[in-house]
Amino acid sequence: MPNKKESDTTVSSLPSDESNPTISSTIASTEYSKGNKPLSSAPVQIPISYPEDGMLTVEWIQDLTLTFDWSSRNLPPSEFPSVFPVDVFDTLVLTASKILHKEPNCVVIDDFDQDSRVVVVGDVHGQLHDVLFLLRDAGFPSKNCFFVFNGDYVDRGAWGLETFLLLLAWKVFLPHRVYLLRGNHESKYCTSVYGFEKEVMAKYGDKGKHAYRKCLGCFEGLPLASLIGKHVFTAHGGLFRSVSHAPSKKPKGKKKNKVVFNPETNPLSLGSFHELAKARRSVLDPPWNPQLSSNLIPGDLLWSDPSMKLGLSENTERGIGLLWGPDSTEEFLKKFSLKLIIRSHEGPDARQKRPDLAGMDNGYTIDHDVESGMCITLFSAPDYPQFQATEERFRNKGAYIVLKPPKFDIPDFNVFEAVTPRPDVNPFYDFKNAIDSDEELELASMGPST
Ligand SMILES: [Mn+2]
Repeated sequence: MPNKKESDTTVSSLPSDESNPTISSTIASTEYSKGNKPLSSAPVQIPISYPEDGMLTVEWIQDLTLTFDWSSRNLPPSEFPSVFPVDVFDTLVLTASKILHKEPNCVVIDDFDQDSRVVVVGDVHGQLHDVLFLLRDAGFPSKNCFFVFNGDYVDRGAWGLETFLLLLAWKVFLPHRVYLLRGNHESKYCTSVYGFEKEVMAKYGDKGKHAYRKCLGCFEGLPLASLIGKHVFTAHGGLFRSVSHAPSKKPKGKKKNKVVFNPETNPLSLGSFHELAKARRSVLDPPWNPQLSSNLIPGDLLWSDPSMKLGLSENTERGIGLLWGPDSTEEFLKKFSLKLIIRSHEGPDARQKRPDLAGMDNGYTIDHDVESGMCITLFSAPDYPQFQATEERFRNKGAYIVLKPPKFDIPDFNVFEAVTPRPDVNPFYDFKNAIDSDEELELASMGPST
């Protein structure tokens, strides 16, 4: 390996076979030492350095995996720069951002052959150890194994930074096999409330602001949706509205050029892939006021929820995005010759408040089962949230979906339990007082829409 310091901790020999059980046994046997106890040595040399030739390898990613698993169990957050120095962080995030920015709003994934499979993953929310299990269990990304992540990498869990960096490394290594979509938590608003901003500050100290800004910049580049094969649509929240109505005239006294939609003359209708392609996604926080914005598609894709109520309506519970009924699922599937909508976004806490929809105990639900196909919610953070305000934890399982040839349109559900015990760490947000779910946003605190 290039760039390793000779004098550092011993390196255990690392297999290049990505399914080699050595990795899982090393991870499983790593002891977590608390407080000031002497630390067991790192499984690989730290600090991690970026390869001199700039080319990431599967071995480098395996080193990163082992190192993050070890450091999450053995080092306080403030020691993070001794594991992953800020210059390595800068290089990885910049390299990934360049790739992500160039991707279209809706990535099309169809470079399949008869041996291909596609793994679709829902919210992971900084639960690093569960993500490591999922990657091992599903089989790591490779020539034949595609991954589509539906967003919400960070917040609530204590290892959002490690999780996001590891997934960025996979993206850089296999840009046409690993696809990272944006979730609503990949925003300034959510990360300032649910822990990721404080996590980055705690881990990078005086370089924290810099690192957090770079993460936000990278979030802006994440694509918003995917089309897998010919028949599967995925997005974090779900369906989106048409914005192609002619705008009504601006009211007197309002700022020039501000497009104003009148919801009475422009009832909600489903958007098209053409409109999705044209949406401006490089905004940190989606516009909050449907009356004051012409760029509502990113907010819909990231925040909407399926409902049993027919039709499309504004998602007043969340204050952003849409609710869509089974009839809208059918309309969308039929219109675009699709079979499946795979969306994420609702964990067990959100579902507890929606009695007309199934609970998230098994990591997925079939919300709409209609003539043309299905709408599925997929949630990949088991025993969520990591820090639970109430005594009664949900103890939900997580799930991922595998799509296989010939048509890649039949979901194979894989349900898994949380990796326990989790390292004993402090949360980066006030979980006792934070609202249970991000459905009740305090929009007043947001100020004018930006
Ligand atoms: Mn979400």
